[in-house]
Amino acid sequence: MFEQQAVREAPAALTQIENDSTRPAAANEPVLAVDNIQGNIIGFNKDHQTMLFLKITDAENFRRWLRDFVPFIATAHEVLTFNRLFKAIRRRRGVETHTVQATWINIAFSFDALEQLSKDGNALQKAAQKFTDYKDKAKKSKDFKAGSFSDEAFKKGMAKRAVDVLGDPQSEKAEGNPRNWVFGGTKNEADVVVIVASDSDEDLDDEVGRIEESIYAGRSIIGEHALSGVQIVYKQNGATLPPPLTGHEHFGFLDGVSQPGLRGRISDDPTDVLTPRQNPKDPDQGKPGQDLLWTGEFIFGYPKQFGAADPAEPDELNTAPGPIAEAGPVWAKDGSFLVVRRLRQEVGNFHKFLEKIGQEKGLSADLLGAKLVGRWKSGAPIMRQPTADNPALGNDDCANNHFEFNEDGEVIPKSEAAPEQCSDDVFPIAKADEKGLTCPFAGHIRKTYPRDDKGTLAAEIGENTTQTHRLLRRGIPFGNPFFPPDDPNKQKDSGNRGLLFAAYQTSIVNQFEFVQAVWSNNAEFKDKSAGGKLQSGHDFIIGQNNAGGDKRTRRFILPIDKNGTTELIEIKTENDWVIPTGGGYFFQPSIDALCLLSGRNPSR
Ligand code: N7H
Repeated sequence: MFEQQAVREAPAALTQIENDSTRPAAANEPVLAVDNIQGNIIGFNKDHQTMLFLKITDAENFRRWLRDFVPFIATAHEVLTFNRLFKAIRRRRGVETHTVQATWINIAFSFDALEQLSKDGNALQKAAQKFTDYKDKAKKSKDFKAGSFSDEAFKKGMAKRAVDVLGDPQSEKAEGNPRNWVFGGTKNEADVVVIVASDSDEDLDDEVGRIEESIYAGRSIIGEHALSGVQIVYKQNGATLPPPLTGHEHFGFLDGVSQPGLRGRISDDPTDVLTPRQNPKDPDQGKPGQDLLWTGEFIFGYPKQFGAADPAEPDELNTAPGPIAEAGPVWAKDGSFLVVRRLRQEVGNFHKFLEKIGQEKGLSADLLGAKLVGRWKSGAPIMRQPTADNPALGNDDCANNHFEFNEDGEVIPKSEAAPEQCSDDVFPIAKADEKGLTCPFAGHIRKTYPRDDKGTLAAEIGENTTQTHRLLRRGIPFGNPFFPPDDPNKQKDSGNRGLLFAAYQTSIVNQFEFVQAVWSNNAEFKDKSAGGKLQSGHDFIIGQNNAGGDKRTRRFILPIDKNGTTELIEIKTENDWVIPTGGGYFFQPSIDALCLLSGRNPSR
């Protein structure tokens, strides 16, 4: 009756089960203020989503509008409670039934918007005395002002960093230049983003309609005359793609497979951990291969990763908590930076490239695609499946992320005693690949998360520093699918589709920008050229070469088989098939911070 469909979830707590071995006592991990943290940081996981990008025209009217809006913002607690119920129902029925559905709203602000909302530091300092988290925390009124944010990227905004830092096209004629973006560019920067997400398309439309009306109706929810003080700059719809691409992005690859695991509990119960520990061989992982990270990498007010090795175990990931993540303003606790980037995808051109270069170099388009990404379309990692796709592996969350680049994998046998633990002994294990012969150094997943790679680019590249450059990705596709080369109708690529990339972190400079600029765009990462020969290359999915002019040649070192041995050859392209067409740097405050900034009493 109902189609069974794999659902990839962000960390989400299951119903507490007695003696559940995936929930060991973690008393040293912080209790996360889930009633204060906005829900999408933990992960909405909805199939339908709209982002409304707003411009503030009158800060005082906007503050009043926001004051009424705060109770409608979904907390992490609400999202987790829903996910528990959803999973309990699915477990009992064995299939998706759509019995419970939800529509969630979150909100985030640019630096300019927060400057306007925090202009009067004295008033905020006074009002803060009512809030447990802020009371007596700051001595000076300037600690309440947005000016105290320390992240340079956030303060400048994406449009100003696009060309110089992110490598977007310099030419003002180029579509990807921020002058031409549909929102968030030099002429249309957004102050606010409202994220609305739902299980149902109709419910989403209704909710977005209500918000649009509250913006334009000129009256408050109790019917009084009140202007919202904002205009809509852009409205972007996104949705999970229809079958057979459900869960995949437009090029055809399964997305949302690998996410960092989050340390932390959701109640005082020491076993009530946010991320279940499902690898019986490694208590510091969630799913096998998913290293648990200290929450301060993504949410302010919690310990970060240590960032350096423990001298006693120099080759291991240091699992000790590092310093508390702080953003600047007192009210930043339980908030997170949100990077949004509208990336248009030239699906037709990408597939033409795979066909042409594949034929030239003697490998199938599918294998070339897998080398560029590091995973097959099904999500199966080439580290575990080097020559052909294996959809069962791609679909198995206990196995599809269980590999490193520099160490042989270790199989996890099934445990009869603890069936809730993962096993992955039915799939081939990964073999160490120090030379990039299986997964190229420039493959998208090796560039953006090099796992245990060490590099010759800089002495400090290694697993401990790598874990300080992670992203909690929350993107969703936009536009209708296009299926080359198998499209029976041979429709033309309208080009109107892509990924609404979204990611949470506590440092835009060290996380999103670092990944894009220092890793993906950098042909010398992870290894420097040697003897005049390129060793790594650009990430051909998102990497950009902003060396100047309109010629944006990118190079990629590709391993190919020749008579039984693997040779490294260089391939090139000047085509962009992932084109930035919008975006922004935002801060997503806690519920209490929203109350303080909008003039409400504390929510807790
Ligand atoms: Fe990527 N793609 O389809 O090729 N990405 N990405 N990404 N990406 C990933 O593991 C893709 C983009 C990361 O932990 C997968 O979920 C496309 C940006 C990171 O092993 C696939 C676009 C940035 C990971 C894609 C795009 C990143 C990741 C494998 C743009 C950051 C996790 C599935 C249109 C600056 C790596 C998965 C890990 C995975 C694709 C954008 C980063 C298939 C098409 C802008 C950190």
